[in-house]
Amino acid sequence: MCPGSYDPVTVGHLDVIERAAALYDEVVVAVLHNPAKQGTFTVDERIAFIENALAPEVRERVRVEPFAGRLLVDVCRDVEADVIVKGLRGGTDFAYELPMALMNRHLTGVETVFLPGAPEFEHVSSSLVKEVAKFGGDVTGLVPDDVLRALTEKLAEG
Ligand code: COD
Repeated sequence: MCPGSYDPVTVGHLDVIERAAALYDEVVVAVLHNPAKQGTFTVDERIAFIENALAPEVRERVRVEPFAGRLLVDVCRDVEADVIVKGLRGGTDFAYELPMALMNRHLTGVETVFLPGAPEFEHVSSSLVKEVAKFGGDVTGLVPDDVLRALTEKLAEG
């Protein structure tokens, strides 16, 4: 299970999903819709961006699904996922992720496996990509090409 907001997916996310697919036979990418937060992209758009970005040999073992208003552990139970895989960019991610990992294990026993983020993507997050793009910075190479185009269109709309 690779959960996240993916608003939008970045090369950092894709690296973690591809590495999870190299470790496990089947990967579920769960895309969180947070009704309290106005996302930049709809959940359907985010799912399509992820599906389009995966190489065919990875794609055939990865399911991308929405989830909302539920605990991640319940989604894991439904799809029979034994392991949650998270990427770590550094100490700040670890401080945020550790309590969630412990809580999830407390709730159902599901384990979390942390993969060290690739150093070349350490600075890449959905929020920073959006901020840089908003003020005219070049985020080429940090997101898939269709995300880049969609970001430019969204920003043109205001
Ligand atoms: N390199 C490596 N990893 C990265 C990078 C990068 N450049 N960028 C992002 N990641 C990793 C993040 O560390 C994270 O593990 C994952 O990718 C997803 O990131 P985001 O930002 O898209 O998603 P988040 O952090 O907003 O997602 C949070 C969850 C949806 C996982 C969390 O809120 C959740 O589980 N919610 C469900 C409700 C629930 O069960 N709550 C109780 C939890 S104890």
